[in-house]
Amino acid sequence: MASSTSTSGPDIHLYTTQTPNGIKISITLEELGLPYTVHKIDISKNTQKEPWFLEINPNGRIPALTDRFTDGETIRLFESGSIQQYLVERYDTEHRISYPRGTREYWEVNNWLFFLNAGVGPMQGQANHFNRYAPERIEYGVNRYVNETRRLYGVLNTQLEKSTSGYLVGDRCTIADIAHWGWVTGAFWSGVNIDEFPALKAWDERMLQRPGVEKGRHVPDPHRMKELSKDPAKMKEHAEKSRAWVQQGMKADATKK
Ligand SMILES: N[C@@H](CCC(=O)N[C@@H](CS)C(=O)NCC(=O)O)C(=O)O
Repeated sequence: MASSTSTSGPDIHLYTTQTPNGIKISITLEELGLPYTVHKIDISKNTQKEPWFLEINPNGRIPALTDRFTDGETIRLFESGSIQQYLVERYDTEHRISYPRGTREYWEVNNWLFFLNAGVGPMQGQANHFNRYAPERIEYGVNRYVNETRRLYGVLNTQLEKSTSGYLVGDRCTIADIAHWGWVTGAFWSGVNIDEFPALKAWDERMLQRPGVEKGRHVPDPHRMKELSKDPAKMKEHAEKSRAWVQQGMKADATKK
């Protein structure tokens, strides 16, 4: 994971933490075999809101990435979908996890990438919030977001049932599969039972067999979702810790202009 020391070519820096959105990027980088330097951002201490970080991502969220652009200057990227598209457009010249621009499969990957970034991610994120981080249990909120996540999982399951390769689009694993994986593998955390979706469950396990997924999921810290799902005491502890900083962050955001 060491970055290049030359003055031309890539110089990728990933600003991240151990979350579904963060590991999309480390998995993408590992699948492409690209060298990169990891900067761990402690979101529980609001490092993502510090002025230097806002210069990279004005939205104050991880993941963010910088690289040496083709003009030799630094390019700053944020929004996980945008970062994934940048990485494959610039570096996946052999189309290992993407398709050539303009092909039918290219656009189909785009469909699923937007489906994740505008659907599964936000809905499941809110399911996590109401299920794990809210100070009180509000059944309406829990049901609204868990049911919507379940509905989206049903759409994914149907797509995978039809797939002959076992991946969302065409004959290979793409950035669309990678974008979904961190979320789907944490279904239990959001209150969704993955056993209801056999094709999606098989895909989750298939993805986990990929060396790039195995390596990238542990960036910047070990990925413990599978272990967590089997240990109710650890789940409680993890929820309590996260609840504290989520609530603190919300208060700070509410008073900011
Ligand atoms: N749409 C954004 C979502 C990014 C996001 O919500 N990141 C979370 C971690 S998964 C974060 O940085 N949270 C810190 C905060 O809320 O201040 C993306 O896809 O990159």
